[in-house]
Amino acid sequence: MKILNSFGPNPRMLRMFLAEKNITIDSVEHDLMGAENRGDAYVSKNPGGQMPALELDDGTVIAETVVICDYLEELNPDPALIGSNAVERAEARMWNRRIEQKITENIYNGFRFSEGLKLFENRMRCLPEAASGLKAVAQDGLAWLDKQMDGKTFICGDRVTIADLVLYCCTDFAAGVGQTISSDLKNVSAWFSRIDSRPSASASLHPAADKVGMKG
Ligand SMILES: N[C@@H](CCC(=O)N[C@@H](CS)C(=O)NCC(=O)O)C(=O)O
Repeated sequence: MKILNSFGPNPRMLRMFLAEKNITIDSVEHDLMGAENRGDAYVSKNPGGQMPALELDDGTVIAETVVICDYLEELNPDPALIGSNAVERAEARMWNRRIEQKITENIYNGFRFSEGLKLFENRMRCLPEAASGLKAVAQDGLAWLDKQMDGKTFICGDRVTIADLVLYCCTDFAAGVGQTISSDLKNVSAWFSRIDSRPSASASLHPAADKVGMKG
């Protein structure tokens, strides 16, 4: 199998997941900034046109970052980053869904429709008029999460899960494009520092991140 890889916070989340699990999988680089992921060759494999994807040896292509993680966790259960029983898996997926819906999707679209507009306007329908509202919705989501994090080390309590990796890769990227975590959010800020200090955080940054000038 091989990872269809590129710069970007979602591909980084997959790289971080692999680093946490200590798994190495061959990868093929794609030029996200040059929109290679929107070209026919990639879209014929992943009609979603976004990075990353996982191509199996029989040609099956699995896309959607957390679905790739689901698949890889089935093959490599330890350490569990989703869960080692049905309740743990449900808990991680529940928190991850909340985080994607309340926070990360809004951060990403807020960026695409403003600072990222030049990069995205020919890739998808962009709604510049919605950008500031989406950013505010994301901040509301972070403030909500701050309350939920009271007394917790990680989003699912004392274990690191996909929910932490999804939120970390997004908020680390977001901080570099003007969407910072407010210092008033003490629990989320402390959680960010905890994840940021894990070896997988630095190991997962793409070599092109410096050149691109964004964390991904
Ligand atoms: N729903 C997808 C979203 C992936 C995504 O947004 N990928 C970004 C990189 S972080 C991308 O491909 N951006 C370039 C583009 O949309 O053309 C997933 O979870 O994997």
